[in-house]
Amino acid sequence: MINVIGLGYIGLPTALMLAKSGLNIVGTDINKSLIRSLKKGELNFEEKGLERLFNIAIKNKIKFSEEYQKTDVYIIAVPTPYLSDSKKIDAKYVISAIESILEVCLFNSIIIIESTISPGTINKYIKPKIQESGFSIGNDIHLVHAPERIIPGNMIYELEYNSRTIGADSIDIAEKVKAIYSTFCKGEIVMTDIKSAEMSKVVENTYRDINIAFANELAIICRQDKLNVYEIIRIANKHPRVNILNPGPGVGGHCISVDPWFLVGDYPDLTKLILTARKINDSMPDFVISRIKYIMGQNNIDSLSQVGLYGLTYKENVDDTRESPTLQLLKILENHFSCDINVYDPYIKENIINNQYHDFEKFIRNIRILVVMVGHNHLLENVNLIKNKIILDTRNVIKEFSTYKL
Ligand code: SAJ
Repeated sequence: MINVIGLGYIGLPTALMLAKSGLNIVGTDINKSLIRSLKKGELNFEEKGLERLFNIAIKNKIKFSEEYQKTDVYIIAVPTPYLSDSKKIDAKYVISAIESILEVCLFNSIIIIESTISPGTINKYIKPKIQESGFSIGNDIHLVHAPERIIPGNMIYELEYNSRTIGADSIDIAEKVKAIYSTFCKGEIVMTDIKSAEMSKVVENTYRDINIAFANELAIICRQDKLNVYEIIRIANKHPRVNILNPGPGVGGHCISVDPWFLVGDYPDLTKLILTARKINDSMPDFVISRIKYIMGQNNIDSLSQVGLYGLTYKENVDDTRESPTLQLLKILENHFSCDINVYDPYIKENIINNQYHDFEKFIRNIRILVVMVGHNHLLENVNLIKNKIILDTRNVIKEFSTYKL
């Protein structure tokens, strides 16, 4: 039996995939209400194909429990935030999961950590904890790092087809873990040592952060010189070895905007480029505010109550608001002015901020300037409802009529 610890965006789909493959799976989470809902057959987030997968896993007898299980294979997929001052990883959730596992696990257990961790975390923080508890690593307990690469919005497909990495100290253990993931993963499974697996995961997301920062910096340069950044990127990308990403209102999500900080925290003197990229991406909500103010001035609009932000999630067609550029922007507004700007997102049903609408048409009626923060398909399907508005399209998704851009 495999006990999957942490049933969030990564742990739950992974547990369901393993159960679909016919393995005996118990999913564990400290969140009692989440376990209650899952037992009742209710999912806590939306994702393409997740419900279907959930139903198959239930038929295959997946179980959910608040209790850690007595077994010999664990997969940990709990959050790994960073400490806001030092920017170093805060491994407290992983460590507390390990402590709970040690209370119940069988001799010769494999603990697979899927959560993203900064290079060296297993050696520096996790191995000492295990040894302090009197366990011998490599005999009583085997540690593995198997970071995931799935993208929200296409998780189920990517779980099956992405290639993945397994970092372990021994080939035997790496092979055993490879056999587990091979039950559902059709992509290449690369085996390496633990620290290289930790580093490669953080590097992948940092690569993306830097490339988005480059696109964002280009947008700022082009704005100053009244050039169309999208035209420049389109032309530059015709070069066979150039692939510039899209500028946007900022970088959100729990991965790309977080993982580079682990490197900055651990190598503060060696991460000039990485830190600069982070700062550029974090400055984008401020840049959007400066664009909003400019457009208000141009159109003789003097109150933010006539402005509406479309989109609260960190990217299109997902319901995840973690580190979202819109929330970052609202925080800046709250710190500086009284904030009566309007907000709407079709994916966010509960009230999470002031002046949030749940009726799109009412939202549109009440504003003069619409700021597209997220290019959900919903907006593109309702583009005829916004054609009379003054629009700032920070995602460059509206093609039907002319809009202000970043
Ligand atoms: N963004 C831009 N411009 C772009 C691309 C993205 O501004 O050209 C913004 C998005 O709007 C969003 C943020 O960046 O706010 C991140 O979005 P994303 O779609 O690039 O990535 P995530 O966070 O949804 O998922 C990433 C994925 N990593 C890569 O694409 C390299 C995924 O494969 C990882 O598994 C995931 O992080 C993770 O868990 O680490």
